[in-house]
Amino acid sequence: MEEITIHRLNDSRRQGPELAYLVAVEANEQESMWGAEDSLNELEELANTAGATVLGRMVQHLAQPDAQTYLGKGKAQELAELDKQLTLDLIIFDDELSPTQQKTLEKMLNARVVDRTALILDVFAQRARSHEGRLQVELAQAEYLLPRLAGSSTYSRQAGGSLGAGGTGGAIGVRGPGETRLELDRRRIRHRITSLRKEIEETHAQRALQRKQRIAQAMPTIALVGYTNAGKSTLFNALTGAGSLAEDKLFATLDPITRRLLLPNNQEALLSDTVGFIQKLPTRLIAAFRATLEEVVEADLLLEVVDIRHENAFEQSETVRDILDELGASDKPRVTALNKIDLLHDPATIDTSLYTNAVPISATQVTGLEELCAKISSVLADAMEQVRVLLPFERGDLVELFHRRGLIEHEEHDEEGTWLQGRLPHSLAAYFLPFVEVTE
Ligand SMILES: Nc1nc2c(ncn2[C@@H]2O[C@H](COP(=O)(O)OP(=O)(O)OP(=O)(O)O)[C@@H](O)[C@H]2O)c(=O)[nH]1
Ligand SMILES: [Mg+2]
Repeated sequence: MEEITIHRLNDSRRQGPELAYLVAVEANEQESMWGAEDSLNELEELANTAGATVLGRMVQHLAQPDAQTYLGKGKAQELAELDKQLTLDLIIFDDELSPTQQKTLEKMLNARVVDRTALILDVFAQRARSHEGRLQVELAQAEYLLPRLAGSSTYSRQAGGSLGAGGTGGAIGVRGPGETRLELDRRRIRHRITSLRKEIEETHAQRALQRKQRIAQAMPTIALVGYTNAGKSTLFNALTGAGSLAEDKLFATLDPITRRLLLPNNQEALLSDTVGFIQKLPTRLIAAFRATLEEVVEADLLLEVVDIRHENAFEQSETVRDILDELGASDKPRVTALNKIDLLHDPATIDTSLYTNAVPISATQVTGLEELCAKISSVLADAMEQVRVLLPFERGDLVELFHRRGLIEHEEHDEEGTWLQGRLPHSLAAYFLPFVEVTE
């Protein structure tokens, strides 16, 4: 602690990164398999991504977080002392605080009180690029803020716009998407929420249309899913040659992007890169990203990327499974890419049996990708429909479509037309329905 105090400048308007302190309660009865220290490591990464420097952390073991002060009363007092001593800019709590906890803590502390949700929203706000992404983040922020505004010093203190260190558009926790500042007037927030919902609804309708056109093209769709920073975008680029932003940062990708992917047997599919998941992601946030995550919900196959070198790889994958459950997408066909094997001492030691249809790969070294595509192809084939059709000569287009998107097992021509037997993606089956021949 001493050392930290020496490095500190006592001027609260100094330039440079905001100084933060992390706080977690390790609850006895929590369902999650994450430990408090691992969760705090991740919170620290989030804080760094948001531009803060973390000076230290505090963990308390409790049956459950205190309803008023999150920490126990004594420990909260201790935190207040520390806050004075270090003149912190913000204190970040590793759970979502209730409005009551937020207010009580703000009375006790000089530093701004920021919880995990506000921090994630802050990172999202800095990352959102597309129009739709910005709308979704702003809506999630507005809905988060509304019940917390009355009497909150963290939010009302910033309203004048003069405070706040570092970063564009204000301080961590009160920044909107891009250069904007969050609206902090309750009446105006309510209006904004209504108009944001409407605008999102409109963009949503557009996406639904695009998706319909895609179904008309009848390619099987594959969505990348996985924990943030697992390497989804790197793999996306390696597989499609596209330029999706890949960075050693949490939530580098917010906006979905879709490209064509060529599988073995010249079968084509569409691959989408999407937003990463993180533990303790509030349901409200998932709801806000529902439009973006529709790529996931609508996909024929999910390609999960796991950073197998991460010490919490399994916990991260569990978290991904929980969120997919929440989205109603957990029973889709799945292939798991166990990524970053180039960083492992001995890749042969990986226990692939822990994951569904797992293939060890390195997205940066471009190793294992052929095996991965072969696995995708075979899992897709398993999920396809077995059909036998007789296509009349004038439907050469359907013969060609079957060749391109399906898997042909038998082909024959006679005076009636072309007989094709094989497997077709479900999305395509409807086109062939009038020509289906019952197999004896
Ligand atoms: N050593 C190694 N690093 C990798 C590999 N794949 C990805 N990375 C690195 O991991 C970091 C995160 O990669 P991204 O592709 O941005 O991860 P992401 O899953 O898209 O992350 P978000 O979009 O933030 O959710 C980057 O620094 C990549 O260079 C790999 O196979 N080996
Ligand atoms: Mg990404």
